[in-house]
Amino acid sequence: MAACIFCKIIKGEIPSMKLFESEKTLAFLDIGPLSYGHSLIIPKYHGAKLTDIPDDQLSEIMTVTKKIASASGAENYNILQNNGRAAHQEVDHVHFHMIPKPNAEEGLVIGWPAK
Ligand code: DGP
Repeated sequence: MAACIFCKIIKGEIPSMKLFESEKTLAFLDIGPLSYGHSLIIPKYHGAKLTDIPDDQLSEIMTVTKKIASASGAENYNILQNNGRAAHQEVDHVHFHMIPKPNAEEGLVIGWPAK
């Protein structure tokens, strides 16, 4: 979709810090991270909500999300996916957040890039 920010990132028209790319999926760092390593994992297929995306376009999303969580080195993290304004969705292209959480002992997020 022409006006979609994430479609522009997919096409390389807007710069991003890419972490993973395949035919169907892209992962990159969030521009306004809630914690060090906050990443977004998106299907390249454009759709605003999870229910707009065909199953085959989502088939590797969780596998890639798992890879990104692992590679971040974070022991604690949240996976989050917002649908609709009332659910705090700002960008209308489906995306999964991978948000590392501070280490309980150290009070700091450890781990990007992965050691
Ligand atoms: P959500 O509220 O779930 O729609 O989250 C949208 C996220 O997208 C938010 O954490 C900030 C991020 N974001 C918005 N615009 C850009 C951008 O141009 N580049 C990158 N890397 N992230 C963006």
